[in-house]
Amino acid sequence: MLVAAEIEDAISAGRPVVALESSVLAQGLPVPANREACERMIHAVVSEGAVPAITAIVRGQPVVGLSDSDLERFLTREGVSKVAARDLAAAATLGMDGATTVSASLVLAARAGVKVFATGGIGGVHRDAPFDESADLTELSRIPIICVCAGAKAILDLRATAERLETLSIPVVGFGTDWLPEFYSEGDSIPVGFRVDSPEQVARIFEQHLALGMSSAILVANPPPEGCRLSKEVISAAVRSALGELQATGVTGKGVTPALLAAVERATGGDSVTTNIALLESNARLAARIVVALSSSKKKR
Ligand code: PSU
Ligand code: MN
Repeated sequence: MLVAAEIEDAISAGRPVVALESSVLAQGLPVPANREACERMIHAVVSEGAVPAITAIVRGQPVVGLSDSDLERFLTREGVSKVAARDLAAAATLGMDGATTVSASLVLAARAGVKVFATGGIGGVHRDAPFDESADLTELSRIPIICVCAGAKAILDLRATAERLETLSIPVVGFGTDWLPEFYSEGDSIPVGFRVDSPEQVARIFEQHLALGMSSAILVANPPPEGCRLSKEVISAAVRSALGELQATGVTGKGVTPALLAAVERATGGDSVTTNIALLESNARLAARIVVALSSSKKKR
């Protein structure tokens, strides 16, 4: 695994680093929205005083801290495979370019010693048959890291996903909310375990979690920013039409989530992408504030 020098230095000096995934850039968002998302996430992390580290497989090399030139290639989306945790070793051995999902990104980030990770929405339990559950949940259940997200993606069965998070001992804390955010909207029906209102509280909870020997991730559920949220009616109509399209095309496996996100984009006339970019930026900013709080508490001790 290659940890970029800048990231390695920051980690060994105890300076704050935020890991970011790359599948949202190469599969989740269209060109050129993926570039805008990437630039806004990086800027948010840097402006809060942390160092951003994008994870990926670059021509077979697992990387934490994607270089600018490799990032350019990934933003074209061409020839870049979607890599989940179980795909890492094979994608590396076969020399592939792979964009890492949440599950794969957590593996690489944790191995490099990064404590905080940001994404848009995690994967979870899909609606309808055949049964489909994201490996994001599996890796969140066994990698001790803080994962900042806007809940799970709205294309999923959010109640079932919340139940699985409970079963897998993955604590969910609402940031400034009592409800699990629903990705494109703030959420008002599924309660989170706990509400917190500051990055310092998240840092303290994570420290306790580790001190007690827990090995799962902590999910920080951050509602999408006000002003870019979509209405429940718009989302449910868009998701229904996306699920219909999926059935008609017969896409399965890894292709499901990117196909559903693209169909939701069409059904909302692009509004879902605007929301997705805004919440990615907001999650990256919160992740940076949390890791800054975590680093300053370590310095005090
Ligand atoms: N968040 C977004 N857009 C995305 C994703 C997250 O705003 O496209 C990606 C993440 O990489 C996540 C993946 O891990 O979708 C889930 O894919 P699957 O359902 O196949 O596990
Ligand atoms: Mn799946």
